[in-house]
Amino acid sequence: MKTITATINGIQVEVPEGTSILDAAKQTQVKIPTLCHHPDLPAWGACGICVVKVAGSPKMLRACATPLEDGMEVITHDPEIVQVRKTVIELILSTHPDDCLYCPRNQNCELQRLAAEFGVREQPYEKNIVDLPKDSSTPSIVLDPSKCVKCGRCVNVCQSMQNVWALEFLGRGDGTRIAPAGDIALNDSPCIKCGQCSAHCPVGAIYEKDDTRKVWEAIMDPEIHTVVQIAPAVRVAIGEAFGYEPGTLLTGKTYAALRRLGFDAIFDTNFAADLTIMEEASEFVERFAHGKGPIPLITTCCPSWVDYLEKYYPEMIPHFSSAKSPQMMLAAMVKTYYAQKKGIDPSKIFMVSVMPCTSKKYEIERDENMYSSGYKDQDASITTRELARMIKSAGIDFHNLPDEEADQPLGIYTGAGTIFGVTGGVMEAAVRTVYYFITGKEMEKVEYTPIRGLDGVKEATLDIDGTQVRIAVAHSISNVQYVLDRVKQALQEGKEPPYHFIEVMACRGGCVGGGGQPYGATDEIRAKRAAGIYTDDERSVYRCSHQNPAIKQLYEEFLEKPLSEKAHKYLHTHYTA
Ligand code: HC1
Ligand code: SF4
Repeated sequence: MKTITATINGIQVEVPEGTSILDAAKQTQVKIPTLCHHPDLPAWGACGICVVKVAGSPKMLRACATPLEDGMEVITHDPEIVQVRKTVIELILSTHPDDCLYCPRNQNCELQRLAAEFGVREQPYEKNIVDLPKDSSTPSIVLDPSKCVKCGRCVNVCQSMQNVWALEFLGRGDGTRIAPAGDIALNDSPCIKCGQCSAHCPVGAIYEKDDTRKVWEAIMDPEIHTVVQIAPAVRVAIGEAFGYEPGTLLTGKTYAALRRLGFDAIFDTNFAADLTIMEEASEFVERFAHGKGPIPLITTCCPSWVDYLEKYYPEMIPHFSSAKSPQMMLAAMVKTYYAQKKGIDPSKIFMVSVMPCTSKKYEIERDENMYSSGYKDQDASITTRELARMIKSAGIDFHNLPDEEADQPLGIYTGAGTIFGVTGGVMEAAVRTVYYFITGKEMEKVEYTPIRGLDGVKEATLDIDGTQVRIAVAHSISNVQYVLDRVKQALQEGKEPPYHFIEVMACRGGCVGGGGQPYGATDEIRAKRAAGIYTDDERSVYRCSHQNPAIKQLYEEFLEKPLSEKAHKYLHTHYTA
């Protein structure tokens, strides 16, 4: 590739052809401010904050959307540029409410940060706030259009990363606003509740529905036994809310924080991920080796993905694994097995999950067998962001917490359980156990690397004693279509399907990049979080779900064996077109 040589503020830079001025400037340790731009998304120069000049020209260029050219002499800041940027910020603020103290993004807002950095002290323009109603129709996210700065990130994410098209621009000129397509309630739109719009919104215009009050009320009620579970991807991201490097593995401190918040029992979703693998791997072997059910089998632990397939590919529902997600399996086991073991009335248990995901709030409200214990299996689901707020508001000194253990028996997990949190991880965990179920032998090397990493679609063929299992892994809904269309075409033509087993996660990077994680995720941060997860796997005593002693005990004492009648009653679900 051709290399461009130019200067930025007099400092020479060399970058590949096509690099934007914005990215090239990073080589000189100068940050050009942005608002509409996000590294996940194509540049489209909407806000005008990133303006720069080229020597000899009075024209201002948008650094995000202008490629660096050979010999260019770029100036990223002079008094005129700084004044233009400040004016843009003041104009945005003239249409933005000033209720920062009450905003969910207070102290975590990109507009607030820019206003502070540019020393905005007064409003020279007439305030013109359009008071639009909030949309709280989904169980997962809230839209507050009054706070919208029309940066377009949410529309871009929803349409190009997620291929959902639930959000769009309505109106023209000053009257432009972002709304669900067709101006209907978000819950009536094709929205899959992934929360990626909230994770990419720079201000408080889209945010997770706050369920912390319900959780506090349960904790404070002496009659209620509160149980909490934490998802795989939470432990490598929660630290970001407390100043740790992304990817720092903080499982023990998170358990300790939950104990200090007042939960009566602390369990781990990773345990239930092992349980999901026992059921899903058994289901795969039944279908693949014994012909009992359609192939390919498709994973279903991501509720946004389930919602998407139900809406857009209902004819593929028979290919879905009926195994519930780990979140729902753990909840069902807490209100049955654990309640019986401890002699606790399940109606007095309040079950909370901490998830990297806004869609898990929707999953717990689904009708399809989510009351399998006879009660609502999972009472509340909060995101990593909400847990971080609870810890801060309780005054817990997260940095100085000791590393504590989870409670038993639903807190023991293997490396296979923890890698659920990254794209490819559910499949890798399944592969480890499928291999064992089919051959009776352990894999010599459990790391199955062809399906690791951030490529949108990963394909691999696993050799099981001479039998070839064809695998596909996709993340971000925009990458799913390629995989599903190949399957559909083969099935329509009566041909052998291109894959036997498919994993899909709605969010880029898998759950480490979930819509409920601390703000600011980029591929660099997703990769660091994934590395933290793989470290957790490497350090685990057991690496395969079928080796988990607490899982063996659960089957012996309660569930009998995978796919038993009891397992079906509590651990499996169905889907509705
Ligand atoms: Fe996930 Fe899952 S991996 S869906 O991404 O199968 O949310 O972390 O908890 O349930 O285990 C999310 C993560 C999570 C479930 C598991
Ligand atoms: Fe689109 Fe996901 Fe936001 Fe729904 S939650 S509007 S699908 S980005």
